[in-house]
Amino acid sequence: MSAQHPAFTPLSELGDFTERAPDEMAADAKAFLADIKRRHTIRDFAPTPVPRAVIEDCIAAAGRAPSGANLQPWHFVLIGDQTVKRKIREAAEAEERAFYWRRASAEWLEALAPLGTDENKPYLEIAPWIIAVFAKRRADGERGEGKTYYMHESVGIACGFLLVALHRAGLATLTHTPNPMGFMNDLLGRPASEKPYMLIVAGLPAADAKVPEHALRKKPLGEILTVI
Ligand code: IYR
Repeated sequence: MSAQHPAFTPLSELGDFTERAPDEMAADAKAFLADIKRRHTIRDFAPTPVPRAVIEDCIAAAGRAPSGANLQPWHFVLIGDQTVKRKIREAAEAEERAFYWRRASAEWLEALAPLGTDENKPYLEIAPWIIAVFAKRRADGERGEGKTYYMHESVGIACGFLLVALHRAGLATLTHTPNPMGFMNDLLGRPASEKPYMLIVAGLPAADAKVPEHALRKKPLGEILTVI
C-alpha cells in the first residue's frame, strides 16, 4: 500500500512561531530554569479544593505533547471523588505493603531510604485531585485500531508537559507508580489494552510540607551534559 500524500500547513500561516532575539531567548531560558527549580515533589498535601477547570487545562496541555506517528497514545482519568480516591489509596497501599515488606530488593529499599517513603499513602485521599495516566497500546479514533508507536516515550513526554503545566498553574505534584498498577484498570473502568502508567497527585502543599534533602540534590549541568 502506498503512503497517502501528506498535506501541510505553512508554519508561518499558523502564526505559532515567533522569532526572538538571542538575548530574549537567553532571558526566557533562564526564567524557565529558575521557575522549574522551584518545582519539588511533595507528599504532604492540603485538602484545599482546586478548580477542576485548572486541572483540565493542564491535561489539555499534556495532550499537546508530541507522540509516535501522532497517535496520542494516552488517556487521563481525573479523580476528585472522595470514595474513588479512598479506593485508589486502599489498592495502592495493598500493593505498596507487598512491595516494602516482600518484593523490593534490599538494594532498592536502600536507594529509597533517603526519601523517607513507606507503604502509607494518605495523600491519595487528601489531595483534591488524582490524575491516572494510561498508555494506549492500540490506536483509536480516525486512525483505526492499529498499534501505537513509542508509547512509553510519548506518554512520558505528556506526563512531563502535565507536571510543568500543573507547576505553572501554582500546584504541587507527586508522581506515584504503585507497583503493579493493574488495579487501576478495574477501578477506573479502563480496557486491558491500556497500560496503567502513572498516578499524578495534584493540589496545594500542606502548610508543613517537607522536601527530602536528598531530592534537593540535583546533578549540576556539567554532570548531565556533553557538548560535541
Ligand atoms: N512505589 C513506592 C516506592 C517508590 C519507588 C521509587 I523508584 C520512588 O522514587 C519512590 C517510591 C512508593 O510510592 O512508595
